Amino acid sequence: MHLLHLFDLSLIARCDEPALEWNGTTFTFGELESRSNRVANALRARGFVKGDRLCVYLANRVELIDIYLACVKLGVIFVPINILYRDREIAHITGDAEPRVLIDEQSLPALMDEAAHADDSRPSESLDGPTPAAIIYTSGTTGASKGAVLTHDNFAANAVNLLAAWQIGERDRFLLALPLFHIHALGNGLHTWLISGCRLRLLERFDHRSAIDELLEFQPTLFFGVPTIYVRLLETPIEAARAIGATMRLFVSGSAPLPARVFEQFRERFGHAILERYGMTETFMNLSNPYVGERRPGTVGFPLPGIAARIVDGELEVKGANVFAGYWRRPEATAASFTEDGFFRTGDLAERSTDGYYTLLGRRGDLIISGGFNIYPREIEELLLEQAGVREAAVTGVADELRGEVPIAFLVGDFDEAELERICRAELASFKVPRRFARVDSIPRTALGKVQKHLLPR
Ligand code: MLC
Ligand code: AMP
Repeated sequence: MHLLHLFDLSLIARCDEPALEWNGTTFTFGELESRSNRVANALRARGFVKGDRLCVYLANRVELIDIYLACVKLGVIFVPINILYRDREIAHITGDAEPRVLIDEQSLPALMDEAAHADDSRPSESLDGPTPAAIIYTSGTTGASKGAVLTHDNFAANAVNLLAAWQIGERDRFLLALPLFHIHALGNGLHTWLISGCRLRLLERFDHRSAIDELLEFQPTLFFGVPTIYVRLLETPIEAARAIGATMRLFVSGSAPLPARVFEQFRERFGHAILERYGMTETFMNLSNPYVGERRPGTVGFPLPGIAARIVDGELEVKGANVFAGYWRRPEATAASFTEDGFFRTGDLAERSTDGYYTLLGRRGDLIISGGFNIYPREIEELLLEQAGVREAAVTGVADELRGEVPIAFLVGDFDEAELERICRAELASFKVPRRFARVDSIPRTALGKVQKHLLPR
């Protein structure tokens, strides 16, 4: 399925309808169509051809949507980078993806200037379902960050599934405050909006100080969040929560576990049962609580239509048109992540109730999820081990009320904690900086030398 065929339900068929509110300006679908055509033609003039990669390092903004649509139109592979990443993390991605260009705040104006002078007719390119649309970097269960190659078919299957499962339609008013560099906002948010033709208000980011005013003012019917966002929203004054709840149709949570307590307190305050669903970058959405029927706290519901799920030795495995094509230039890692009969090994441990609800029990690897952002401990450990005086390092996650988990570091050696923190702040995204640098005499290991993180003091 070519994504443009789906997007044309809005870009062409609803061209005069309001599509996007960004920073006080409203754009119609037709305006987004011609803006992205201009960007596509400007990219083509720069020599971009199908299969080239384009990295973006930008916060949410209308130009990011223009660039994504331009890439889709040209068959150029969109590679978004987390805006919180620092040079070391960015260099890993650009070194691996080898983009023709990286668009950041500095290089964006030149591209938009070229686009302003470019033709606004749609460039024609022959694309099909298996054409890659994006590469999104993810830590996966093992090793360094790898690029998940996501095709038109993957994006389309996921979005069409969610439109049906969550009954998203043209009358929705959708408030999106999640970052477009992850599949939560890009795959679920942007695609369901563009296909349904609903009205989107896009925020640069979720800011808990202004979020309540945005919700009251825009009166959305649809909202996607990570658990940290729902914890923040519990502070909403009761009258405001009632008013927001009265116009809302559906609150969705995902990317990290939503504590049952937050689900209950949110229902009391807003009068809504948050719909929790489960996905990952490599697979898009796999499981979801029902739109109609019981949304059971602490669970992630049932397989979405067209998705086969099974539990093998405690690990959840999935198969479906939503599952990715493989890791960019890593055939071995790709082969290792699939079973012989084509199921993807998620690395998530799960159980299924007798009436079919799935509950996630944790991860096979030692991934930490903080505020919905993934942290791979080994990356932090490697940086710490490069520092003078650090002989051993183990990073682990501890529970945190607001962010779910936060990283802490255990270290053996002779070092200055303040200096280590300064280096981590300079080299890593802020959410990866350990909250504590604890000095220990030794790191517990098995006879084979593997670190036993569960034996570390907390
Ligand atoms: C957070 N920060 C951001 C930011 N989000 N900075 C720029 N852009 C963003 N989008 C920074 C802040 O500047 C601050 O940095 C720190 O993070 C904490 O900010 P806060 O104001 O205290 O935010 P908080 O209330 O904690 O909320 C954070 C959050 C953010 C929930 C808004 O964590 C977030 O957007 N998470 C969503 C991640 C996501 O979309 N994941 C999906 C992955 S896909 P400092 O320097 O002051 O500490 C996936 C698959 C699936 O997992 O199933 O969906
Ligand atoms: P990412 O690699 O960023 O795509 O993150 C995917 C991981 O997020 C999954 O493998 C899960 O561990 C986790 N995740 C996503 N949704 C949920 C959820 N509803 N509950 C618990 N964990 C989740």
